[in-house]
Amino acid sequence: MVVLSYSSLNQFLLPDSCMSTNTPSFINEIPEIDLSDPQAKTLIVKASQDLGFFKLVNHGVPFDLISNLETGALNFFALPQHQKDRAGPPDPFGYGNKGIGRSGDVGWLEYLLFNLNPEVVSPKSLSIFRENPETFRRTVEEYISAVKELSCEVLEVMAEGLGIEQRNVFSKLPRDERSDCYFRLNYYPPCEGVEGMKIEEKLVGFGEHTDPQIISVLRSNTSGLQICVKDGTWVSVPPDSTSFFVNVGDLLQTMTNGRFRSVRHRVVVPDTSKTRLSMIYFVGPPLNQKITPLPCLLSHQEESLYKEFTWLEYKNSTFNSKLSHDRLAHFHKS
Ligand code: GA4
Repeated sequence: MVVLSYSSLNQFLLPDSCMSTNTPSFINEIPEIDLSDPQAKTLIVKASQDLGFFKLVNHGVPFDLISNLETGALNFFALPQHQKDRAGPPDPFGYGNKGIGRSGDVGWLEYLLFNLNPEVVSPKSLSIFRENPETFRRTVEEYISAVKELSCEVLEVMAEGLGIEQRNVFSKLPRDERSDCYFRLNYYPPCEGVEGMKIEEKLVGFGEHTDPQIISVLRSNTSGLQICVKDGTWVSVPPDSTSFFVNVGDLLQTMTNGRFRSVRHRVVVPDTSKTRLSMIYFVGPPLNQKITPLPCLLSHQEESLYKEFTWLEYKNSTFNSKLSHDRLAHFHKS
């Protein structure tokens, strides 16, 4: 358990402006999608438009694999600090402790961030495995390949649901051998027993943001995730450690010309003694991929809402921005 003085925790508290939405209620209507259900394509499209978020059940990823990864990750985060530090800093990838990105954001978490792009992956990104048994590396690789398959299936069902003839219009992007995907293990240590901390105050684990990629596929072991719904209210997502959650990201919002919603989300630290661990696969295209609304989705005389950009351009502007920044705004046609 981590016990800190109230003053050193200040920087992690949810800002005052969020106070009214500090204790959101659990949302009851997170759509649950079973990909084998004939209704899946319709439900996915509706959820991506309404919330930019849904839950995948009966996903076929073996629970043993998920649980082995969880154990391996928890073993890593339990290592002595100096050993974990050897796998850092996280820029561009590796072990991170509280600092997020390059613009001074902080969160109450530790993490491992992997860039999976074979063109940019350096031995550095795999340095964590020096501190770990070979089995952890194999588990990470096996998990990533299972979740990648699942993501491609989701993207194909989405394309079908949108009435696009070319079923692989989205899935061919992560399937490209130069695709630029990310994987992240986030560990949120419990924080209790802080003197002076008011009951309604919450620590920010990972501040509000949208994911820049196409979709993100998340699994976590406990509560803490919140999403921002259309009217601006924050709602807590009821935890489900056996399912995956899918977020629509900025690139998919662009490719659907705003039909799908890149969902703002954040993590608050569960105020129990429970540790939160999440594993997220970020589905990205190759760096030189041009991102623009799909012509087949534009109805008669509908204009693109966005200027054309490549993923590399978008990524550069994203990685140099603050976490909460509205990054797509910069690419909106005025
Ligand atoms: C959010 C989604 C992914 O975790 C991530 C994050 C990235 C990072 O941790 O370096 C960013 C963040 C994420 C968006 C804005 C920038 C970049 C931190 C940050 C402040 C790996 C990603 O692709 O974008």
